[in-house]
Amino acid sequence: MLTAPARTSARPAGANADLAKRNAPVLMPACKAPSDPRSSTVVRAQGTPELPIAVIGRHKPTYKNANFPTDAEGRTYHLGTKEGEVAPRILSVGSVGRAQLLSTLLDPPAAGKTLFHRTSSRGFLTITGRYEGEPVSIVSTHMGMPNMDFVVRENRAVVRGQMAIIRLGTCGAVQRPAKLGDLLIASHGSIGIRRDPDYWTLLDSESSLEHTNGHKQSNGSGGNGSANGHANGHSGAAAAGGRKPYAVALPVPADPQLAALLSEEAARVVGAARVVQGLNASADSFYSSQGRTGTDFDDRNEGLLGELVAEHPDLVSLEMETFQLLDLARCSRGSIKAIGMCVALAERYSNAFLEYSKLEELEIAGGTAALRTLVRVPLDRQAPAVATADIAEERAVQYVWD
Ligand code: R1P
Ligand code: URA
Repeated sequence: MLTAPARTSARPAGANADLAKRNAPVLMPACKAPSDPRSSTVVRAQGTPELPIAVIGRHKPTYKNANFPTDAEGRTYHLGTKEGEVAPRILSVGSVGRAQLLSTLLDPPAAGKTLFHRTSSRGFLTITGRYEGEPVSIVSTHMGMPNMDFVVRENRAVVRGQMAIIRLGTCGAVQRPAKLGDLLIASHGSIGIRRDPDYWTLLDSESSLEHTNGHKQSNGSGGNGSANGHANGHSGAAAAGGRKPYAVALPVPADPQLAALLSEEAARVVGAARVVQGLNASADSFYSSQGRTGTDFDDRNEGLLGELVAEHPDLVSLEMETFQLLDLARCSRGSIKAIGMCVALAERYSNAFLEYSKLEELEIAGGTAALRTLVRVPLDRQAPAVATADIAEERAVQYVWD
């Protein structure tokens, strides 16, 4: 069942725009020449001195511990942050631009202070400040489940106590009532969709075996054939040992407290009619595993969306990270509360795509609801898995928001 919370008052869009102007984001230069005299800037023929193409000799820390690499300062390998720089309440967003935009919603820093910004060598941006007085971090997570894995695990490693993580992304709306521009909340959790390469491997090996034996192919659709006419493995399944081309993981739940708070806050911001709660699906591709079709590749996904909806009637959103977030939260021994919410950018049932100029306002609306939720959700100072000795040491940490 799709559910929608009661309508409450929305913050006027104009107020958000004013706030954004007052507290403009600090934009990092795209590529700044290093001040370290040991560094050198390499400018290739097509480059200009203002936009060097590569910088060599900068940021070469020594990492210890192959199991979980950190540098001498305790900075994580991919996100490049250390204890004290990340708040227990995290808003995870896809793009760097969205992180910068939503940082304009944070409280203005105290006189003489700035928001904490760190861009890692891998391009993850962390911005830490306060929202309504409470420390929060906004982290640009980029795309896909492996990147969400970095964000959750490396932030968990540098934060003490219980954490709350909300993902604010964009997604495809799978079925009505979800429509373009709505905020789709994964209150029912998320399934995961993975393309299974073994399906094609088995098809290929069976096909070559049949050729060797001088038999005809069983279904006329060898591994390199056209995708046309194939549902989620219906015609090919028998030929690939009964395997399906797309493996679908069972639902992983979202945190119920976050689900209730987020739906309430989202309805306050955009109105209940624009908020839809349901099940999310995270895919390992924007294309094949989300049922997008084409002729360049043999994807065998024409029936995928229909099968997903038949199996999961509450499915509303399709994107690429929430499943990983919820799965890790579920396995965090109670130390992470998590949920995902997405702006519906595409209607998969009508093939419509949101006018991109409308996205910023929707990101601000979703970001406002997510930040309000993050600062309202109760967190234990001590994560269940953290030893008491760690808490005793807490005073030694210098927090960037102090
Ligand atoms: C694909 O275009 C990207 O957009 C969605 C998907 O999950 C994927 O990351 O989310 P973001 O807008 O947060 O990146
Ligand atoms: N992001 C996705 O992953 N899928 C969509 O359809 C839209 C945005």
